[in-house]
Amino acid sequence: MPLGQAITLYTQSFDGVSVPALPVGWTSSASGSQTPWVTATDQMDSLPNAAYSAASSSPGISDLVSPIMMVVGNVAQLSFRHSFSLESGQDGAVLEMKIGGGAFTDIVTAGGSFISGSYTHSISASSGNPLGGAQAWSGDSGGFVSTTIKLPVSAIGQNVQFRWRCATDLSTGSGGWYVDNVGLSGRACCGTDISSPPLIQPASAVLLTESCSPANSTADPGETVTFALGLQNIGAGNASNLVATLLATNGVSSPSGPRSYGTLAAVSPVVSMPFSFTASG
Ligand SMILES: [Ca+2]
Ligand SMILES: [Ca+2]
Repeated sequence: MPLGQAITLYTQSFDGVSVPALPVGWTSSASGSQTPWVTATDQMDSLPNAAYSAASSSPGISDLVSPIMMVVGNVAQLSFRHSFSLESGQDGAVLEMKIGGGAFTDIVTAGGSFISGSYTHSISASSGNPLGGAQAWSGDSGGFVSTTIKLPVSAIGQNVQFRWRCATDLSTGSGGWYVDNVGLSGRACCGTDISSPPLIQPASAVLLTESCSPANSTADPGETVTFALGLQNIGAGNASNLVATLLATNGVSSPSGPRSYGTLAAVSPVVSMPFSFTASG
């Protein structure tokens, strides 16, 4: 049985940013007494950084949300390295997945299956943990371990996102959860042709010039401004002949014409081009 061609669709080592910033496209939010994810240097799988959520001594959840990724191939899997030190059976960490326009649901509920590094505990439902009753990683991993998950067939050909959630109960904080070296890969069985898609996303907007004096670093109504708009290719395939057009919507009128960004290689640095427009309303 031919296994087919393996293809890397996305990787993230968290090493290209200055702590505590998250990489472009990654976001975090927290509720209750938990604090958002950061990058940190005190534990990591690859130098210098890993993503990190602390574990508070009061109830809360901290979420780390990946960029949108497209799943191609006949079989796809997500892998990551992680190190957790969480109050055993009381505080817990889970992975969720969003497929297409659906809601985030636990990776197992979504149809994924653990190839290695599965959940370790049931979280107590009686100590205030918002994920009480769920299967989760908890206790002490003893350093970095690998988790690999076969993604559900329903994810194939879809845009997906992943969410790492670190949830705490009403007592006893601990070391928290470190996540590093996230990888999404696909495999085409039996000669199916797959291609690696680029994935372009906006990365930055820097105000270059303003027509109204004195400059106030803001696009005021009626003012003509020039922004450097940065794009980044976070996909696994190169984007060539990339042309971006600023649309006359959302407060933009009389935009300058299309700009060529040329070729953005896979997992490229940010490339910026200037666009001018008049701010309306
Ligand atoms: Ca790293
Ligand atoms: Ca606790």
